[in-house]
Amino acid sequence: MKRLSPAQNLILREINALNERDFLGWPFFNDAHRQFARELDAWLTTQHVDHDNVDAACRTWVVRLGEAGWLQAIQPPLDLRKLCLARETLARYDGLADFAFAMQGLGSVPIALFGGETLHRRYVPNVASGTTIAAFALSEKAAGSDVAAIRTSARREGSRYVIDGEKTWISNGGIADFYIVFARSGGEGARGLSAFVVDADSPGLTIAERIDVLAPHPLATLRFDGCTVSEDQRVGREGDGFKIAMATLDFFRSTVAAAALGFARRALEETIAHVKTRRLFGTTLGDLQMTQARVAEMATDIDASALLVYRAAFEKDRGKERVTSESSMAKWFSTEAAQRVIDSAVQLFGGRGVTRGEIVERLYREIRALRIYEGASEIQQLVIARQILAASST
Ligand code: COS
Repeated sequence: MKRLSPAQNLILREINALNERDFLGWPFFNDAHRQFARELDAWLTTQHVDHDNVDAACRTWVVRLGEAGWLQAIQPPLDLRKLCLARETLARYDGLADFAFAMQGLGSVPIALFGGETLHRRYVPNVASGTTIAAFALSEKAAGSDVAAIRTSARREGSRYVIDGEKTWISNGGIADFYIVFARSGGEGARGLSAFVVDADSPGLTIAERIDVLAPHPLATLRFDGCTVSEDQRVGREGDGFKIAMATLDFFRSTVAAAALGFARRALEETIAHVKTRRLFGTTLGDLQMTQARVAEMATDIDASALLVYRAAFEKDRGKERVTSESSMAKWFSTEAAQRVIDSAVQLFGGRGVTRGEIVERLYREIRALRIYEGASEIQQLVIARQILAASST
């Protein structure tokens, strides 16, 4: 057989990639990314986890993702494109698989990025192997969007801190082995916050209530009542808590956008299969121009989201220190776009679309929280505008 030139090989590889999942052919990715996405996709076709008991389902996903090596992606050196591809791919299959993956990252990356060697060794490898479950405890009832208003306190007593207060809407609350807790160790405002790793079995830490939500996943309110941690459990320096929280969110917001993209892709795939086979008025639903307009909107929303997600991840991976506006743009646009895409899917499925057990019905419930958590859409708009206005010299 005639050997192909390197250029022909490249073209062939690109064509294969385009045939498989066309966006993988985009220049944002290298071969390792493409291989990672394809292998994860293939692995997921062999997995199924029942959602009857969400705590058990999440634990199962953490163990399986850990044992199969997928959680290694949350260990440094971090590759944001890989994390986004992971979340996009997982969300296409199962929202809880994505949730389990995301929370292992959100609850350990602050340690990996800002904690010292000892904290890192104590926590991160176990999270990456799926043997411990991590969580990120930032929000309070009156301080979710306004992080600088956090009231939970961390009072210094010698070489220890005593934590008092409440955190709520904490994902993995109730099943986590440890929490990254943001608390006020100094004065008012953003500069008074510090971050701590608090083990779930620490005396003084209790689960005040479990919270049941639209798309069930482990969620709880935590109460800290004289909960004592040693100073070596502090992540970064005293007073760095706000910046650690912001930098972590800058990093993870692109991945939330990627998960929304995964949900939206699944909705479009389900819709295409449905409109090509559903017959009415002597033809198929897909032959009607009104349907075609919907499909065009859905596909364009998806591509625009993907471009924003992987632009943000690409910029981060090539060394840009802050991708605050890029990740906020990706998060805002992709979550809102996915909501539109999934709503169109439900509409095109008609009665089936709102029937429990249908995939688009599940997606409709799953997408909603993504427009709120890790910064509501309105907060993303605020962050983007601030960055744009601050960068302008006039
Ligand atoms: N990365 C690093 N540093 C950052 C930063 C970022 N993304 N954003 C702000 N900072 C720094 C600022 O530079 C400033 O530093 P100096 O004090 O040295 O000047 C400091 O942090 C305070 O910043 P700012 O004045 O912008 O703070 P605000 O209280 O005005 O912040 C927003 C407001 C909306 C940006 C912030 O509260 C936020 O992101 N809220 C949403 C949080 C969220 O996602 N909640 C959901 C719950 S988590 S699941």
